[in-house]
Amino acid sequence: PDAPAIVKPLPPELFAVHGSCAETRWEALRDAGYHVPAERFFVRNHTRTPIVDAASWRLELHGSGLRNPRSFGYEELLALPAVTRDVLIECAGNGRRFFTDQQHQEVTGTPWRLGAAGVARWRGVPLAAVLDLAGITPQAVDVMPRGLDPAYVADGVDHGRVRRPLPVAKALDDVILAYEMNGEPLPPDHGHPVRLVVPSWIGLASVKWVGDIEVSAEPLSSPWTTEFYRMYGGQHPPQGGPPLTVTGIKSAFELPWEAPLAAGRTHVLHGRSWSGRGRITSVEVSTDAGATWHPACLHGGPHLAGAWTRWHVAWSPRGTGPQVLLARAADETGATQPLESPYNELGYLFDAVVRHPVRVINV
Ligand code: MTE
Ligand code: MO
Repeated sequence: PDAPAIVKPLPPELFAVHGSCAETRWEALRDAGYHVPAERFFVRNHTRTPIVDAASWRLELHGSGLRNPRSFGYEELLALPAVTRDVLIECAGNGRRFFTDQQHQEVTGTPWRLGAAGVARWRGVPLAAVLDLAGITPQAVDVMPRGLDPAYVADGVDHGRVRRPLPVAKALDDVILAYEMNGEPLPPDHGHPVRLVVPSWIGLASVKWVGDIEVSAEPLSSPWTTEFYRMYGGQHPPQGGPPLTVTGIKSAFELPWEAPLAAGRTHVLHGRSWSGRGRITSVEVSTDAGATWHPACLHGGPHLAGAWTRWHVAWSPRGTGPQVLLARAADETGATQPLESPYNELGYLFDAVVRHPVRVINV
């Protein structure tokens, strides 16, 4: 219990630490490429990072939805045909702090700003291929991966190991059983030896350190579908909304919070936008509290669904003192970032425009 919950170093210029979790500072992405290096990738741990030995690790597939329950070793998995994909993982609570800071609403949970998101290049085996080898039946409805990290105990209640059913349609669609991150074996904090990568869905679905997968012909549940990761309060039904699936739409500047910017110069402001609903189609920036909006220049292409789009815009600040930068993105479904995010008690899926403070200073 005295061992740190996260194994990798967390230098303060790269991370803000919240208990057993660490959030990437956005300024630490300014000199990163499209992919977030593993050393800078955010960590969201319910308990602590376990050290799992790949050589003795096995992935057990079991349950009433399989004709051929079986297990796979690490080398067996590596021998299967692989896929490589750029996928963003984002915590459902990313941006939670702005419910409080911008909307003056009370929420509980890790007070992330925007640093609980990152894109990496993941390599692994399609979950569909492994389910196929285990003889998934047409009657299968839910696929529940479970982590090897210690059981999650909160307020005296033992919720067991982190696990959450995926509907079979998603499990067979684009989910990866990943063993590489940015061309290297997964680091311990990000799920070594194998984790799920579930594109466009809340980070919780991407179960790390997966040890077994139950495939069931009956619907499955866990505290992560019945209690957590649902919308409570506000406009939501008293028993809570349905279990959360896709993430929302967000934009962030690659700048420190309260960044000092020199007066009398033109600054190129860089940022990234993403949406769980599809490709980013445009990004606009406002430096006058939303009175006028200027299109940002989107970098390269194609703009991938399930990942992020980089952009920049030039700004010549007038005057000195505190100022606020706003960025709002639109995605291919036509959704754009609102000025206010619908309230929910647990602070999930914040999607409103974030007011990013900067200080224009004389140098
Ligand atoms: N898997 C296990 N086994 N245990 C966990 O605590 N946290 C989940 C998910 N997978 C978690 C897990 C949550 S809530 C998120 S947001 C992502 O992992 C974070 O992935 P990362 O730590 O690699 O950034
Ligand atoms: Mo999360």
